[in-house]
Amino acid sequence: EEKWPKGDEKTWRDAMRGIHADKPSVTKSIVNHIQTSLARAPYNIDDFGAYQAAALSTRDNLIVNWNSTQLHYTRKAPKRAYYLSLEFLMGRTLSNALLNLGLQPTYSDSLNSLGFALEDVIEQERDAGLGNGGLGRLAACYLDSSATQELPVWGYGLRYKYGIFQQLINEHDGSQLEAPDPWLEHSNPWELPRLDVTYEIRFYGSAERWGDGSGRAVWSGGQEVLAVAYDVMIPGYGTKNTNNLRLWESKPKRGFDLQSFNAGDYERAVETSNSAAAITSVLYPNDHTSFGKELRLKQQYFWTAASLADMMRRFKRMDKPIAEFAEYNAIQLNDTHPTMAIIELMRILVDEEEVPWDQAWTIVNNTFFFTNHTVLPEALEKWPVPLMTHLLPRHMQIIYDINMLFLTSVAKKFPGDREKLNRMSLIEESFPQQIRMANLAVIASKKVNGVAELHSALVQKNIFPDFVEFYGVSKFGNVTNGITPRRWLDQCNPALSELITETLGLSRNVWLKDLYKLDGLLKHVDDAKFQQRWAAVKRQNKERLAHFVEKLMGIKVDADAMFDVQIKRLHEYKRQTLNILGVIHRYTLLKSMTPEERKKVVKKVVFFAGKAAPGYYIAKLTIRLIVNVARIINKDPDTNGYLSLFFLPDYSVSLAEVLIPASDISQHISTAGTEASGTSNMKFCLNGGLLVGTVDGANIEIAEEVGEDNVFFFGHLTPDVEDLRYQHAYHPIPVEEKCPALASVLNTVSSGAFGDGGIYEPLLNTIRQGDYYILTDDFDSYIRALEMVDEAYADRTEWIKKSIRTTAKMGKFSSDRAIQDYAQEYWNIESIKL
Ligand code: B1H
Repeated sequence: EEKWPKGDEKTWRDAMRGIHADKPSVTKSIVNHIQTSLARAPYNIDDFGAYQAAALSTRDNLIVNWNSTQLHYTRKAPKRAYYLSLEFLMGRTLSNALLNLGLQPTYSDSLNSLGFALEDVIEQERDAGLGNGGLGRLAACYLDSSATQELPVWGYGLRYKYGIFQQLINEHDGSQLEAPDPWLEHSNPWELPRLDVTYEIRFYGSAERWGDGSGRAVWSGGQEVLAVAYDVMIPGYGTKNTNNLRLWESKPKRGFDLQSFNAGDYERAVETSNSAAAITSVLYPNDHTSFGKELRLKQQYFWTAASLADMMRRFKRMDKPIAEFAEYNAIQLNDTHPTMAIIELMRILVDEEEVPWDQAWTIVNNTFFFTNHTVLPEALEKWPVPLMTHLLPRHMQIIYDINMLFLTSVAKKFPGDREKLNRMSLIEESFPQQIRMANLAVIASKKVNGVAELHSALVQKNIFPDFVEFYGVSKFGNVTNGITPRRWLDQCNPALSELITETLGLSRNVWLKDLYKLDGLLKHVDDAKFQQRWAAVKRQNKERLAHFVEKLMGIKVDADAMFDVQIKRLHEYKRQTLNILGVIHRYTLLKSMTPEERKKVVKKVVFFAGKAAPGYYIAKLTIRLIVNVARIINKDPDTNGYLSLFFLPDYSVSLAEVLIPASDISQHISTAGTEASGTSNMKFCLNGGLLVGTVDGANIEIAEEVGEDNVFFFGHLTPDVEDLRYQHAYHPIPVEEKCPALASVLNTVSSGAFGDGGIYEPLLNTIRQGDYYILTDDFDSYIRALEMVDEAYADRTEWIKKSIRTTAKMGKFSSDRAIQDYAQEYWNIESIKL
C-alpha cells in the first residue's frame, strides 16, 4: 500500500466529507449552497434557486462516489470499455441522481422543511438534449446500466453548446419553427470542468511519408485546436459505483493567434478562434441522413482524436507494453460516426509509437466493436476523398494503405471477382470518390452487431453480405436494444412502481436490477383487486397528462377516452402519415354517423409529438397537416367527445416521461424492415401500454415475449416490401383502385377540408406516386388493426389483463441485459465493485 503523499494523513481524513445522507446534513448542504454558491438570501429563493441548490448538493454527493470509483478503477487496472457516441440524450439528472443514490426521500423531506416540493423543484431542470432520438437515448440508458452493474465503462462525446433545437409551432400555418437550445445558459451543475485535461488536435497541414516502406509518416502544419474535458458523473442504481461520461469542448489553442496579431491582421486572428469554438457549438439535427458537411467531419475527428489521446494517456500510466493495448481497452462505435477513431489509433500506433503496421492493425482489430443502427441507405456515411485529403491528409494516406492491403487479401480469397472488390473497397469510385465509413468500421472491428434480431439479419443479408462471406458469420451478431427501468418505470411512473413492488413482495431494488422478476405479476393477473389498482394507476397517469395538455393547449382532455400515442422523430419510414390519414378516416366516419351510432364508438384522444429535421420538407409538411387536422377536429361539435387530436410541441425526454405512462395504446408502424429496433415501444409496454405496430424491429421480439394476442400487428412483412416497391415502380395501380378508403382520405385533404389542400399535394403525392413506404398496401390492414384495438378496449377487464401481461413480460428489454451481452460477448470486461 502507498503511503500518504502529503501532510498529516489524519488531518486529511478527518476533514474529508462522505455522503450527506441524513436529513440534517442534506438540509445544511442545500442551505450552504444557497448562501455561498448562489450567494442568495433565504428571502428570495424561488423554485429555480431551490433546484440549483439541491442540484449542487446532490452533485457534491456524486463527486464523493465518483472520486472513489475512479481511484478504485485506477488501482485495480482492469480492462475498460469506452462507448463512443456523438449523442447522449440524457434528459434531466436531478431526479435520476437522487433515485440512484437512494436519497429521494431525504431530499424531498429536506426541501419540504425549507418550503419546497421536490416534484416542482425537479421540473425546473432543463433537459440535456445532446441527441436526436433513439440512438442518443440508447447511449444514455447504456451508461446507466454500466454504472449499475459496476462495469468500468466510460462514455465519450461532445459538449455541444446547443443541443437539439427547440421546436415551436407557427400559430398561423401550423408549421414547425426551430429555435436554438441554449441549455448551458445557467451553469450546469452536473459537469466537472477539467480545464487541466486538454489535448491539441490538428487539422489540415501536410503529411510526409518516411519513404522507407514502414508506412510511417509525419503530419505537421495546419490548424491546432484545444480539446477540453468536461466530466459528467454517472451514478449506478443501488451502488456507490459512479462512472464517467467525458464530453469534449473545443477552444482556440490560444485566445488569439499571436503571429497574425503581430502582423496586424486582427480580423484573421479572431476568425481562427471563432472557427475553433465552432467545432462543438451545435448538435447536427439530421438523423438518418449523411450530409458531407466539413464541420461535421471536424466534429467527428476532434472528438475521436481527443478521446483516443485520453485513453492512450490512461493506458500508458499502467506501464504495460503497447502490444497489450487491446487487452485493456475495448472501444464500442455507436454507428459509423466515430469511425475515424480507427484511423486515429493506427496513426498513433504507427507514427508515434513506432509499432510495425501489421501489429498495429492487429491491435486495432482487437480493440474496436461496431454497432449499426439503420439499414436506410441515405444514412450510410460517406465522406468525399477531396475533403478528407484536405482536412486530414495523414488519415487519408492511412485509409489508402488499409484499403490496399485489404483488397489484396480479398483478391487472394476471391480471385478474379472485380465487382466484389468494387463493392468491398473502402473507396467508392464516384465523382468525387467517397470513403465508405461502414465498410471501414466493419473491416477494423472485432465484431459487428445490429440492434434487434430482424435488423441484425438484414445487416448481414442486405448491407454487408460480401463481408459475411469473407470473414464468416461469427464476426456478425445481434444485441437487442434495451432501456433502463430506473428512468422508464420507477422515475416516470412511481405509482406503478410502487404497485409492482407491493404485488411482487420484493424490494424495489431487487426487481429494478433484475427486470425478469416482473414475470411474478402473472400470478396476479386474475386478481380483481389488483386489476382495479392497475387500472387506477393508468387512470391517474392519464389525468396527469390531461392536466398537462390542458395547461399547455387550453383544451380539456377526457381521461376516460382511450389515449393513443405516437412519439418519435418525424420520418417517412416511421409513417406518421399513415397515422394521421387513419385519424382523418375515423373522423370522416364519425361525421357520417347519427348521434345514436356515435355513442357506440370508443372515445379516443390521439397524441403526436416529434421533431422533423429542419431541411426535411416532407416531414415538416406532415407536422403541418397534423396540426391543422387537430385544429378542425378539436372544434367540431359533431365529433367533440369522440375524437380529439394533439400535436405536442418540442418533444423531449421529459415530455416522453409524462406521455409514456399515460398511454393505452402506442403506434410503432414503420414500413417492415426499416425500423432497426425502436426503443420507445419497450418503454410503452413496460408501463402497461399496448402496442399497435408492424412486424418490424424490436416489435417482433416484444410480441415473442408478451404473446401475439397481446399486441396488434398489421401490414406486409419485410420480405414483401421489395416486391411491392418493384410493382409500384413498374406496374403502378392508381390508389382509387388499390385502396379506395385511402383514396377518399387523400381527396378529403386535397379538397381543402383542413385548410388550403394545395399545400399538402407534395406530401399526398409521395403516396399517389411511387409510394416508397407502401402506405397504399398497408392502409386497409392498419384500419382493421385499429378496429381490433377498439373492440379489445371495449372489454375493459380483458384490456387490463393484457396490460398486466405486457408489463410482466418485459424483463428482456432492460438495458442491463443488453449491457451484460456487450460486456461478456464483446468487450470481455468484468464488474469491479467499489
Ligand atoms: C437510429 C440513427 C441515426 N438509427 C444518423 N440511426 C444520425 C443515424 O445524426 N445522424 O447522422 C443520427 C441517428 N438513429 C435509431 O437507433 C434507429 O432508427 C432506431 O430503430 C433504434 O432503436 C435506435 C437505437 O438503436
